[in-house]
Amino acid sequence: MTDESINEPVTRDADRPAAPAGVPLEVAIVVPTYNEAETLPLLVEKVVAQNIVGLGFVVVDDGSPDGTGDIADRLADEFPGVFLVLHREGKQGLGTAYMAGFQMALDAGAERIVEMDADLSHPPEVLPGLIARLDTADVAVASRYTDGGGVDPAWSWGRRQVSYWGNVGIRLILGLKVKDATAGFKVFRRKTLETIGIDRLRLTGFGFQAELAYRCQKAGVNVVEHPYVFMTRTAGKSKMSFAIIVEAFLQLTWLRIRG
Ligand SMILES: Nc1nc2c(ncn2[C@@H]2O[C@H](COP(=O)(O)OP(=O)(O)O)[C@@H](O)[C@H]2O)c(=O)[nH]1
Ligand SMILES: [Mg+2]
Repeated sequence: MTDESINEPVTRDADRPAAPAGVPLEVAIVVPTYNEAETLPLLVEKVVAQNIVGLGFVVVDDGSPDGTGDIADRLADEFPGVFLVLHREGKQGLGTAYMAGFQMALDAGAERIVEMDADLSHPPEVLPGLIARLDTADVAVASRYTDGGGVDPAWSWGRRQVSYWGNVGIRLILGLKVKDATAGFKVFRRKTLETIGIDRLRLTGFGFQAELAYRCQKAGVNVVEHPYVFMTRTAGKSKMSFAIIVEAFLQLTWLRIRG
């Protein structure tokens, strides 16, 4: 498989409605945002530069006090194809933002739905190769822990250990085969999301990514991992905290017990 394969049109069902702008939407980039005024325009610019055929965006903003929602609206006005913005009132968590964004992407007719953070931790240059992996898979996970993957070389030894062992712990709790269980950079076939059932997902915070991995494994869909190097954000602030991590571990343990 080559990166060029992404430039080939992807077949679509003849009866599916065209995307609102009349451009057939194939690849929807779903981006949750909370205070990403600096990073969102850069992300959109870099993603557009990848020349992905049938590209569109779905931004889910939770009333960011820094005005990210207005910036998203302006980007939507400038973008020639499908650029949807969902404005929600107040911070409601990453998980519910993705659930709402996935549904909008499906409703707009997208065939390949990408999860991506706004902060450029997920390098847009990886997108063409990652999306092309769906030619032979149901889910492609951009992975730090597969051959060729990694984390920012600037990370200290201690930070690498926390991240690595946190991932190992979550894999053990859920019995996951996927090596990067907390990955937030993935692409799904629309059929995969329909099979899993977006409204069945329960975890609304950091545990959401692992729950998605768990649901994919339980549904028996074909998951592949594609290497990338996770980069530290250079602007804005992370919303991650120790409390969020502890909450996720407790919720995931409960998820495994309940099934
Ligand atoms: N809409 C929405 N986006 C969120 C929320 N929490 C985090 N995000 C976004 O989710 C992405 C990942 O969050 P980030 O703080 O970078 O987490 P980290 O990469 O784990 O440090 C970023 O694009 C955030 O702006 C939330 O409650 N609502
Ligand atoms: Mg981040």
